[in-house]
Amino acid sequence: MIDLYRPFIDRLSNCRRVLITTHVRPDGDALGSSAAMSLALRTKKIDSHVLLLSRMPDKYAFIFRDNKIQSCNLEGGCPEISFSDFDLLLVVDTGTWSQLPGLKDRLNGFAGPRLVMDHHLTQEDWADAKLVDSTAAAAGEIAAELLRRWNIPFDPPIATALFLALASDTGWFQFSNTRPRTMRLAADLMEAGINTDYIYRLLYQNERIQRLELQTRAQQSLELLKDNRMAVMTLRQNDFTQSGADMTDTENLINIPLQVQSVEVAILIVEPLDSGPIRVSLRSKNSVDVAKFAEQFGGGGHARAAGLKLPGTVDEVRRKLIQAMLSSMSH
Ligand SMILES: [Mn+2]
Repeated sequence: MIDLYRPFIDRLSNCRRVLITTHVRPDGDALGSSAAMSLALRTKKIDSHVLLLSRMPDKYAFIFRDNKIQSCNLEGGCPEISFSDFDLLLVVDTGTWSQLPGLKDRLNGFAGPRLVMDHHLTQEDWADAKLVDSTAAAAGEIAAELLRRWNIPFDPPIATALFLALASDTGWFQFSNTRPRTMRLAADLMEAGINTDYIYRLLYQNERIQRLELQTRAQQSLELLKDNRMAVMTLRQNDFTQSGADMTDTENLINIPLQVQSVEVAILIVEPLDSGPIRVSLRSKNSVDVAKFAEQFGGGGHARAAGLKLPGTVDEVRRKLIQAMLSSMSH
């Protein structure tokens, strides 16, 4: 088998300053993996800066703050960074342009190598080197393997960042992507001296009241179709303005309808406050491959968790998706 890790390590070893970035609306895996890579590079005396494409949810901010990891948000323009100051670009937790809005021109004009470390099925071929393992539960699992092969020990800060990545993408080790390797890695990270109780509180007992208000509204919008096998929730602009919630508060709402026994597929339709395209999240228990479903609309992801964006009104998008999903579920 080809060793994908070695060329990655070789390229990173030759750098002095790395720009790390990840998908828009970063989740715990995106941020934990970015932080872990930044800390790992630090142990090799390699500088790094994390470029975020949108605001990070407050509950994840500790991982950057506690470790003094430098980051900026492209929505704020990032005046403090210049791409030419970096000799390598590392993209974690995505390999597609649609997840990197505003970066395509800058990435294509970037002089140094562009590396992708990802676990999503949906990929595009623009990177100079790729480390993609779609069997990994999280990008953090791939980062952990890279660190092992680069002989970088799991100190508590690195282990905390990797654990955050794993715990987030597996729903605290509950989702079907959790595999024996994930649990063994989690055990290794615990042995490195992390405080899992602290991480649990930050992830699951750390919401703003506005988030609960938005959750109530999402649940009130729930429709069950196709003999209660398909669940659709819809959040409109007024749900955000009236609750005071923002886009970061939609994270994980998509999993709520899966609590219902009969539900096989869940769709969350979100009308963003910026009047951009409608954002859609998809989850499946087993019968439908939602990555394939999303790809017909230009989206992508994993077989059981995917997303897409569509222009039009909420109601148009809703009708179109329900129709398409009904035909996906009929065979
Ligand atoms: Mn991920």
